[in-house]
Amino acid sequence: MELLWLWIPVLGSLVLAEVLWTLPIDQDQWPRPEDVELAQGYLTRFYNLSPRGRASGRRIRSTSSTVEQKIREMQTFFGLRETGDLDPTTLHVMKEPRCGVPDVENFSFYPGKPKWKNHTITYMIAKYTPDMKREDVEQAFRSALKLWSDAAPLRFIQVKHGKADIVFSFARRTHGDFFPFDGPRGVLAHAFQPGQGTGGDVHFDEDETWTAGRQGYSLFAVAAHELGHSLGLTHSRDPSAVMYPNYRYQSGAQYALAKDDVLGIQTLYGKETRKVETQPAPKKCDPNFSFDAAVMIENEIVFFKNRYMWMRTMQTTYWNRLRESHSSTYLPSISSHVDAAYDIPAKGVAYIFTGHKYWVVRELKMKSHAGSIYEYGFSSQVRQVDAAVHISESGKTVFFTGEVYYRYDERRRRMDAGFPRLIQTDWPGIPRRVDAAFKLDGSIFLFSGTQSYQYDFRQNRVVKIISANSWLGC
Ligand code: 0D3
Ligand code: CA
Ligand code: ZN
Ligand code: ZN
Repeated sequence: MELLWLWIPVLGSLVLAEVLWTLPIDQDQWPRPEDVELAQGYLTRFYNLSPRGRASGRRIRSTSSTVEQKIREMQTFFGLRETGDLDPTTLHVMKEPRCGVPDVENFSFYPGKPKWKNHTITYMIAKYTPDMKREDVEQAFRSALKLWSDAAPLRFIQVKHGKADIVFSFARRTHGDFFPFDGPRGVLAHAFQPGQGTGGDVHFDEDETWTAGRQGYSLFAVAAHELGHSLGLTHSRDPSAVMYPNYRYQSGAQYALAKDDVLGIQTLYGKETRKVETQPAPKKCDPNFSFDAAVMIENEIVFFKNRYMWMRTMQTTYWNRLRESHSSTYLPSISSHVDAAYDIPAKGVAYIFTGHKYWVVRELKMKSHAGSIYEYGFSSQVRQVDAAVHISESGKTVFFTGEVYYRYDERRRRMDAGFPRLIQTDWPGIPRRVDAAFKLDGSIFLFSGTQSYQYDFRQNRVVKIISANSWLGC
């Protein structure tokens, strides 16, 4: 201990080149001063080696081991023998022209090129870090996800419960996988390639200081890199790439995917095509017209077909005013057709289903959040819901899917026992399948094909049948 302190002033005066000189290698030939300079520049540029000026006397020993560490990192990356020495082979690689040349593919994939089959990917934050405010953590992840979804046709949806494709968490040391973290510095985080279970998950080393600003490691920058792994990219040799193996974050404003990252992600998922509404409006008065979904939101009945919606406003006792628009105008997060929708007037909330996702909408045109339909307790065989209707009198929501229906208890937040049951058994007068449903006063209006059935749920019978599109004034 004492001895070490005595050495500090002496070591402190050493310059980096001298540290490199003292590395245990054949000292007569290697390295030549110009090679030392080259190596120094190389490690500074590509391996974040701090310039000599920053290494205070007290840290000079660690500077020496840092240089060795950086050489090791570089050797690992290039598949060289990991010696930590500036040996001839290592120097040779350092002298090779490095990328910077466009059109050179530097990105790479996992063996077998695993990727997500569905381009709508869910994520969940399972554990937060105490280093940052929760909303800053969420913002860091949103910004990192946006880098990738801007480059390829990918959409990310945050879910708050249940299962998610990508689960973010913070942990230290041993944390339940085969890759324990290493304390401060060194490894910052890791992520699993796309797949089931832990596939896609991202773990951050809680022993690092995470930040939304300057000090410590930028959660945004590290998340951006890890998400590359979660989406199927491995490390890139391009030093400007986000997928380059080492952290070298400067400032948030200029942090973006490099061309190499974009080429990599587009090789996996294709080019981003900005979805412009090209689909023509459905011919609503066609005799074969049917609905995808229907719901009452506040004082409007909203009907969905393909990517279109019609809103019928109720004023006093008669229906007037019919508005037509693209669903995306009012529901920006919804870009496909709507399968089913229901509202709970007492909560002022509507739930909109598309595929295995649902959205919670608080007023049309307001920010919504999403979840997985399996949170409701549907069997995994259910791929989408055909129709949904909430019966406020009983606090139950009825879901129609295929030839069966489920009954969900909104208060207990679970499916009632004994479901699913056949639609035909319990809904006399209603066809085997239902496309859409909404409730108005004492009736449930059920849509099947071209017909609209007014069903009195107290008497359990159909009281009126009209054509579905007569709701649209046809
Ligand atoms: C890592 O921990 C990567 C994470 C990473 C890499 C580049 C940009 C952001 C996050 C594991 S997948 N790399 C180590 C690292 O950069 C080698 N450590 C900190 C350092 O300053 N060298
Ligand atoms: Ca670490
Ligand atoms: Zn882990
Ligand atoms: Zn990495």
